[in-house]
Amino acid sequence: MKEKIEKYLEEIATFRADSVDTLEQFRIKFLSKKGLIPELFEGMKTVAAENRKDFGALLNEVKNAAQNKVNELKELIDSSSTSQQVFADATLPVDFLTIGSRHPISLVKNEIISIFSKIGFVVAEGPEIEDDWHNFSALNFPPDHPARDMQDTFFIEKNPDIALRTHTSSVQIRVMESQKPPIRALFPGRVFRNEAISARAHCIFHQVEGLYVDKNVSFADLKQTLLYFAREMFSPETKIRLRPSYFPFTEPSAEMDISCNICGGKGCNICKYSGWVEILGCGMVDPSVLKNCGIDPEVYSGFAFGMGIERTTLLKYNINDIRLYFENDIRFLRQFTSAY
Ligand code: 2U9
Repeated sequence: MKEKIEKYLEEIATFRADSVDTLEQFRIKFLSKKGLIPELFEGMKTVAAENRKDFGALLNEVKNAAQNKVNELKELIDSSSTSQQVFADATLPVDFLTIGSRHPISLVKNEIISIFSKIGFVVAEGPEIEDDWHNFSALNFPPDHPARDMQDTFFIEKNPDIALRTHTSSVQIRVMESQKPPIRALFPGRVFRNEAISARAHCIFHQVEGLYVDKNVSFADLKQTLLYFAREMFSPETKIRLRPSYFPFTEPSAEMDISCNICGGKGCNICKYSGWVEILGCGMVDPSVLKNCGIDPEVYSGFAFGMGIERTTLLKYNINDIRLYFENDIRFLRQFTSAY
């Protein structure tokens, strides 16, 4: 019994606690009702009468040692807690909260919006589930256009009139139907296409489209607006070039390339050693599209453009696989913290 008490005394003397929890475990172990010290007092009954006095003194010693240890450590923990320290000295450094970072798609979307808002464009949003008129017919898509095929578009089951929008052009139609020119708007949003997922394509992606309708809007206005955008988005040295193209909703139509932002035009695998990369499509709004929305093409003209945000982000940050945007791997997302 004496040896046991000496062992306890040794354990109590050397005990250290760095948290309230470990201290509480210590208190329970020695001092709680079913703890080791009350158990020793219980054992007093079996001690011979002549030894009781000495034994009692030893028990009191171990009990006081344990109680003093608890009091002493409690005081120490309380006095060194962060809140106490802060109250004592407000200049002490505090623990910083780890905050998240914006997703690169949001960063680039916000940057595009900020660049165009400086020249008077406002943001408009609309539904992701659309009817045939807003997604296809009003935009001059012929009835047999491949985009209208189940292979390319997600239709709502049993209703060929309703589909997930394949572009934010549907929102442009809604804005032109409900507002009179001048219209100067940007249309960011999620779009859906029935495509196999690969490093270069995804069935969900993000677009920003733009529209400017007014009297006397010309192709020169389009070109200068897009040059301004390319220089703000990439660098003041960026060059642009326009190649003729075709879209059902614009006439004439073009695709715009920028001088490769990755290699500075010297040639790399992003620009396939041509020095140029495609960034967006654009054109003058087809007069019949204006008419479909109740805008007189004899009085008004307009330009429009559209770009994929995943692609623009790829060109800005040199990201080689579109799937990275959707996996939410913290090692990828963390790299954009400073780009907040
Ligand atoms: C209306 C009139 C004109 C929007 C345009 C493009 C060209 C274009 C693509 C870029 C990459 C889609 O994300 S992408 O695959 N877009 O090339 N978009 S002109 O023109 C419009 C839109 C609405 C009423």
